[in-house]
Amino acid sequence: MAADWTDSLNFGLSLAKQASQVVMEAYELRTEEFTCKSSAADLVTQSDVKVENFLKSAIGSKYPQHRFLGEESVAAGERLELTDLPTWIIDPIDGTVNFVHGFPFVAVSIAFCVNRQTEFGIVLSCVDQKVYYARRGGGAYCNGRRLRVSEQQDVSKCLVVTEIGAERDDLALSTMTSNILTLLKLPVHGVRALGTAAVDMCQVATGAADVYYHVGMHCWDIAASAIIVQEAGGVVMDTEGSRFDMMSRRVIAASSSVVAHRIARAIRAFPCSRDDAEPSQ
Ligand code: LIP
Repeated sequence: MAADWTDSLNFGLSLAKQASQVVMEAYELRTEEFTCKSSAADLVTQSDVKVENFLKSAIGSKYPQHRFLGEESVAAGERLELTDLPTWIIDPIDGTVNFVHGFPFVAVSIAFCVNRQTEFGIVLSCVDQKVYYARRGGGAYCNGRRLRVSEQQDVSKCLVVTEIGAERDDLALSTMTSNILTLLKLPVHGVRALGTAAVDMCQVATGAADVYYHVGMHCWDIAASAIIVQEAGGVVMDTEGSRFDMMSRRVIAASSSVVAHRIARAIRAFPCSRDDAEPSQ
C-alpha cells in the first residue's frame, strides 16, 4: 500500500504559511540588500537565506531522516542530488528580483519527493495569499478550491506564460527572444511573464493561462508547480516533447497534449547544464 504523506503535506502547508509571513514582513519594508549569483539578474537576499534556513531547520527537526534540496544551500556549495530518500525541494523566495523591486509576484515553493517521484507540491503566492497545492492522485487546489486546466486545444487561442530567466549570454537571450517572436507570429493570444516560474505554472493549473514553457530555470523553481499542473489535468513534458525531467532545466506545462506538442515544435532550447550535473573540477 502506498505510503500516506498527508501529515507531511499538512506540515509543509503550515511551514509555507509561516515562511510567507517572514517574506511579507521583509517585502513591505522594501529595504532588502541583494547580491548577484550567476548573473546581474540572478539575485539573492538575506531573506532568501533566512527563509530557507527556517524551512531546513523545521523539516530537519521533524523529519531527521529526510533530505533537503534548497536553492540557496546549493548556491552555497551543497551537492545537488535527488535520491530515492524522502526529499524536500525548496525555493524559499521564487521571484527574488520581484521581491527586491516590490513587484507583487513572489512565492514560497515546496515540493516533496520519494523514490524520485513527487508526492506533493505547495506554491504559496505571498502577496495575494493564494495557496496552490496538489498531492499525487489527490487533485490540485487553490485556497481549497479544486483546480482544472483550460483544456484548450487550439494554440491560436492560447495565452502563453514564459520567463526570460537569469541567463544573459547572447545565445540564451537570442533563443528566448526568438521563441517569443515565433509564438506571437503563430499567432497565440499573448505572452506573459510574472517573474516567478512557480506562480507562472500555477496559472496553467487554474486555467487562466494555457501553456507555460521555460529553458534555464531550476528544479526548485518548478518541482512543486509541475505536480499542481498535472493534478489539475494538465500535461508537463520536456521542451523536446519527451518525458518531463525536473533536473533538465527545460519544461512545457500545458492545458492539453495537442497544445504542448505544438509549442514544442515551435520553440527552441539553448544548452544549459543539468541541475544534477557533476560539479566541474
Ligand atoms: C526565478 C524564476 C523565474 C526566472 C528568474 C529566477 P528565483 O527564480 O522563478 O522563472 O525568470 O530568473 O530564476 O531565482 O527568483 O528563485
